[in-house]
Amino acid sequence: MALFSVGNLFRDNVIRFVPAASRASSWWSGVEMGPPDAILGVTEAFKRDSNPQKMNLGVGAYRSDEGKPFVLPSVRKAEEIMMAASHDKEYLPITGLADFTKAAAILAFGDNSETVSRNLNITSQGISGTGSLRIGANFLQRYYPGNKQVFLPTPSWGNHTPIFNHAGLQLGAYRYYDKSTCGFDKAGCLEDISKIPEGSIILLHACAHNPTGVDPKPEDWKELSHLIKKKKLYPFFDMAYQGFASGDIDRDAYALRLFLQDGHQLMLAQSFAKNMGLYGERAGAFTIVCETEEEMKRVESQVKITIRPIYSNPPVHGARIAATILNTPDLRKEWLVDVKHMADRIINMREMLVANLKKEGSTLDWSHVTDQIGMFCFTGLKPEQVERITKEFSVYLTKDGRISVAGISSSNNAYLAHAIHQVTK
Ligand code: PLA
Repeated sequence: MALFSVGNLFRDNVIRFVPAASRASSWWSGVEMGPPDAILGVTEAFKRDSNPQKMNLGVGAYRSDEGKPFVLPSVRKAEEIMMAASHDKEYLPITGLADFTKAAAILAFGDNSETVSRNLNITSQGISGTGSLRIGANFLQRYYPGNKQVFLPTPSWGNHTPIFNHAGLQLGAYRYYDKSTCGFDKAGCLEDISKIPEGSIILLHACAHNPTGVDPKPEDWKELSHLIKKKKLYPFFDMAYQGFASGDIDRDAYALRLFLQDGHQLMLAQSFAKNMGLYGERAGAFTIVCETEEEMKRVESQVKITIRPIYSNPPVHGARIAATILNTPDLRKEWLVDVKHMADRIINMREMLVANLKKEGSTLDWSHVTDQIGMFCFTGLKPEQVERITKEFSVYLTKDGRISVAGISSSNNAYLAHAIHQVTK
C-alpha cells in the first residue's frame, strides 16, 4: 500500500523575508514557474493547435454529436422561467439558496430519505464540486476528531491531492484499479483498506470513477461499506457524475444510499457541472450527515464560519437554474430525459469506437472501452503513445491515457480510431 504524506504546501513553500538590499527589483523574483495543470493545461495546448481535425478529449466536458458545447433544453427552459420571474441580485445566505440545497440533498439521498426528513443533514451550496470538496477539506482540517489523513483511490481525479493537501491534511492511498484487467482491483482494494489506520478519512467516488470509468459492483459496495464501518473510517463521497454513469440518477446514487442505510455518518460533495451541463455556473453542494438535529445545528454554524472568510456567499444563477429544474415536476422529468440522452450518446460513442478500431484492423482487446462507464475511458495508452497521438494526429488527452468519451462525435469517431490504431499497432 502506498502511504505517503505530503506536508502542508503553504508551510513548505514559504519564501522567507529577504532584506531590500539583497532583493532583486521585484517582490516576485523568487517565484518559480509552475507546471501547467494536468487536465486544464490540455485545453490550453489544444487551443494553440491549428489542425482542423484536432480533438480535445482532455477535460470532461460534454459535447453534442455535432461537437458543440451542449446547453440542456431543460436548462434553457429554467432560464426562461427565471427571466420571467425577474429575480433581484441580492446576496445569498452563506450556505446558499435553500430551495437548491434542499433539492440537492433529496436528489442525492432519495425522495424518501430519512436523513432529510429528520433534518440530520447540513447541506450548503458550494462552488461546484471542487469548492464543495474544499469546504469539506477545510472543515475536516479544523474539526475532525480522528486521524486527519485522507485516503484516495489509486488513481484518482488529479485535483483531489492538492484540494486536501492545501487544506493542510495528510494523504494516503488505497489500490483501486487493476491494470492487467482494466477493471476494479477488489482484492487489492479490500486489503489496503483493511490496513488503513482506524479513524482515518476515506474518499470514495460515488459513481463513474474518474479517471478509470471503473465502478465497484453493488455486491462489492456492500463489502466496502462493511469493512469501512469495521475500521471506523470516515467516508467522504465525491459525487460529480450522478446520472452520467447509467443515465439513471437513482441507480448512480446506490453506493451513497447504501452507506447511509448501513449507518455511516458521511460527507458528500455534489457537482451539477456535468449532469446539468452547468460547468461555468459553479453549482454544487456540500453535505455533512449528523447524528441528531441539534448536532446538525452546531455543525452548520461552523460550516458558515468556514465559508465566510473564503468567499462569503455563493453565486446565485446556477443554483437557481438547478433549483428551478429540481422543484418543477415537469421540468425535472424533462431533465431526466436530457441526462439519459447524454449518457446514451456516450455509450454509443464507446461502441462505435470499438467497432471502428476493429475496422482499422486492430487485434488488441478493447472490451474495457465498453465495459467502463461514465464520461471517461482509461484507454491504456502509454505516455509515449499519448505524446505521439497528440503530435501526429492533434488528439489531445491527459498523459495517463484518459479520454473524455463525451468529447467524441459520430463524425470524428473513425478518425480517433485510426489515430489510436496507428500509435498502438
Ligand atoms: N470530482 C471529480 C471526480 C471530478 O472529475 C471533477 C471534475 C470534480 C469533482 C469537480 O468538478 P466541478 O468543480 O467542475 O464541479 N473533473 C473534470 C474537470 C470534468 C476538472 O478537472 O476540473 C475532469 O476533466 O476531470
